[in-house]
Amino acid sequence: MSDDQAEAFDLNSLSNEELVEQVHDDLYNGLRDEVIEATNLFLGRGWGPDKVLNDALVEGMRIVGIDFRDGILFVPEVLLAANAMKGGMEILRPLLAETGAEPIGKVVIGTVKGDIHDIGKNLVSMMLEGAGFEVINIGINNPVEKYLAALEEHQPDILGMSALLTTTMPYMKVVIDTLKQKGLRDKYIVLVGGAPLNEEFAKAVGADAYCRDAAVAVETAKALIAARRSAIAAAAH
Ligand code: B1M
Repeated sequence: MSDDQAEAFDLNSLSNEELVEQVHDDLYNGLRDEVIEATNLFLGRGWGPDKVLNDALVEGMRIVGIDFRDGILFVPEVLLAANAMKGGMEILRPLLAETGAEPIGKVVIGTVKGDIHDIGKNLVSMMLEGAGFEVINIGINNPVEKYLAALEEHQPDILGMSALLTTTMPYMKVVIDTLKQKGLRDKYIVLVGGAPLNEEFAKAVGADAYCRDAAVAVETAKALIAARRSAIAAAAH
């Protein structure tokens, strides 16, 4: 396709199925403006924000991840893809967070020290907000001191940690062990997530639960908060 043809290309002329394929391609090629445009088009066609997120954006990023793993894409290209993904996520964020209800709990969440992956953590934050949680997202590359400071400042119900690298996931144990040493571990529900983790790992580091994805994170957060509150209520009687 020539540059002129590319400029004249009208995303709105595509069917939903074709547009999904196109978003996957545009994410792959790091085309942020096109991903934003397509996200808006889907919403205009009546798609819910969660469907746009899962079918178009998350699936597109999964494809990027496969080619990154296989050495077909490299860091600069994946950074562009991540930037394009974030463009779409920024549009969906307020829609996913639109509940208007009182917060059902407070969460401090961050990616651990040495790790700069933030797309999954941001997605979890968005979905938690959408489910009615107040979320304090402390970003990436967090040493234990930053987690402690955020817990002290915000007094959340839940601490969430994310790690995407096998080299950084052991740092979760450093944070949890520090909480134990300071007598703070039982004050918080600790949830962990990230592609290389599993339930066994979560148990081994002393977390309360492993969350495979954002939807599981929301369900787990709700269930563990409810369990904790009813245990506290039962103890008070
Ligand atoms: Co990175 N990277 N990366 N990378 N990167 C991975 C993770 C990798 C699996 C790619 C691969 O080889 N296939 C691989 C890790 C291998 C390993 O350790 N086993 C890898 C590597 C090796 C690296 C570098 C070392 C590459 C290099 O420099 N040579 C480097 C490390 C940098 C560092 O952190 N120190 C690096 C860099 C980068 C970029 C900067 C280029 C970019 C990050 C950009 C950004 O985040 N702003 C990047 C990306 C984008 C990826 C892949 C392609 C995609 C990650 C992603 O965003 N997924 C990734 C491959 C992959 O995972 N398939 C890869 C989409 C996201 C929606 O899913 O993050 O899994 P995910 O989040 C899910 C769940 O895991 C869960 O819910 C989320 C939503 O459903 N979840 C939680 C996540 N966190 C949670 C926290 C919770 C609960 C649930 O708390 C309660």
